Amino acid sequence: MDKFAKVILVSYPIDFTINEAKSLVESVPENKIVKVYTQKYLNHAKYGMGLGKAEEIQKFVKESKDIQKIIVDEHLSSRQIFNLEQLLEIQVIDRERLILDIFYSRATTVEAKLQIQLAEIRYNMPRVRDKAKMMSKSNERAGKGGMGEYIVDVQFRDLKRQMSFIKEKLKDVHLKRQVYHEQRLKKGMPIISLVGYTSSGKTTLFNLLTKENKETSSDLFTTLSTTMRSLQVLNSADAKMDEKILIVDTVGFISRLPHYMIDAFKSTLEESLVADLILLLIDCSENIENIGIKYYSCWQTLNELKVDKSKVYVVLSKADNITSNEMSEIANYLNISAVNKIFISSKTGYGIHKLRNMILSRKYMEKQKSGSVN
Ligand SMILES: Nc1nc2c(ncn2[C@@H]2O[C@H](COP(=O)(O)OP(=O)(O)O)[C@@H](O)[C@H]2O)c(=O)[nH]1
Ligand SMILES: [Mg+2]
Repeated sequence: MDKFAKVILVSYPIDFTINEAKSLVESVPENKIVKVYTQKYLNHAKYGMGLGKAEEIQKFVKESKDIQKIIVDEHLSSRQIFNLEQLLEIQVIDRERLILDIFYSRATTVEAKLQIQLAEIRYNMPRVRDKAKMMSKSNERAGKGGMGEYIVDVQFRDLKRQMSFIKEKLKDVHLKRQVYHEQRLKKGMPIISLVGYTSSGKTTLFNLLTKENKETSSDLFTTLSTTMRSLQVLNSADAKMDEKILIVDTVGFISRLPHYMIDAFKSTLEESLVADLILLLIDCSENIENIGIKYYSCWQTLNELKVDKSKVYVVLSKADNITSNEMSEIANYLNISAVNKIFISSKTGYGIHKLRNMILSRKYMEKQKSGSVN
């Protein structure tokens, strides 16, 4: 019945890291964080977190009764997950599992789903070894050449077989992809996608831009996912009913993304890049070096995915956190021309009107007005 999952988050005691972890957890729409714990180190052998913290959480879980899972913002071994699950009696999810879940929730193309399955296998591989070690420890006689090792061999071979099977399928899908993209574009409705790092403010802006338009009875919109909605076109008196823009809240760029997940990330993102307009969100309340690093890393990926630069518009978000001097400093540092960027705040509404007007003044709107949709 309840469509929300109450979760506990364990992260590091650094504001920036906590905020990022929270946004990451909430990228899976049904997750609701009820409590955040922090630990300076998450590499203790038994539970990842220290024993004291684990027991504190155990007490909280017992008292609240309806907590469904705990998410730890770090890589955990099978053993650590197993130990924590034994102690807390709820599901334990580590950072990599969470990222895979986010990818699954955003992936729409066959290719993206296959890439995620591939990443999932890579996620499982070291854990198969872990499990075997746990088995041989629990059965001393197993030792070398024992049952544990035999099972590892079998499971490894199985994972490898699955891997080559998926790789074969991927070759096939790659060829068909172009056709799919073209079909998508023929729907004719302008599409805007929001891209940017986790915690850059994508979902907040998405909700702000679409809030008046949630209740729409058209079949298309009721079947849309929580990450795709129509944008209200209420700019002028002549706005017609059929003037709709689709807006997509895409999978976010993720810092500390494990290498083996890069392909899964790219193909999950890729489909949303066929949009007519890409709003690249950059959180300008971070320090300027980080802003620079993230800005260039986003561009690098967009270039690798062969995105047409003229479709990208830079949205510097959370401007309520900085002064106007800092705004010019950032704009200079990133060397973006005035026509291709805007400072906004979803919190105060600063720049939102201008952003809306920019969206409505784009060429794709003309195409729609002239009725060339078919
Ligand atoms: N101060 C401020 N905070 C914001 C603004 N927009 C979003 N946030 C906060 O930034 C955090 C991450 O936002 P979210 O929309 O979840 O980011 P996403 O991961 O890119 O979807 C949340 O705590 C938001 O409340 C803004 O304009 N100003
Ligand atoms: Mg989000």
